[in-house]
Amino acid sequence: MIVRDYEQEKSSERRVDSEGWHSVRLLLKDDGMGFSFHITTIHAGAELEMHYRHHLESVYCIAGVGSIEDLASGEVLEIRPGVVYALDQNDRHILRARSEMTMACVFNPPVTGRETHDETGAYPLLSEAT
Ligand code: 9YT
Repeated sequence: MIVRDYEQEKSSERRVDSEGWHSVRLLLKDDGMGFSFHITTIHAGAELEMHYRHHLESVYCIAGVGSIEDLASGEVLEIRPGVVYALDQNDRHILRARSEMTMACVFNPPVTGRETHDETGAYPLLSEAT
């Protein structure tokens, strides 16, 4: 069994900071679960274009309000606590935070913890690249 505490891990090397967001990767590839699990904070006012070409991601909003735009269809949906979105088609999207947002994120395949977004807003598939 694996037990980790966000309060402890938020100041460990599991925390990753980037432009407009930071994230605590509570479960990673080497935990052997087949997915990774992150608590991600989107900073108020952030506008993040992302395209995870190699990963499926689902995101549950715990706190804060914003919107997600599906760049294929142009559809914009409200994100608020209790809403989950799943990028089941590796959907290219823009997440806009009107306030600070706290999100629980699951990635399949799991990220290793070393990924940063590339110029297309994707993570490389490090398990294949290395
Ligand atoms: C909300 C969202 O897209 N989160 C992505 C995960 C986060 N950027 C991370 O842990 O890399």
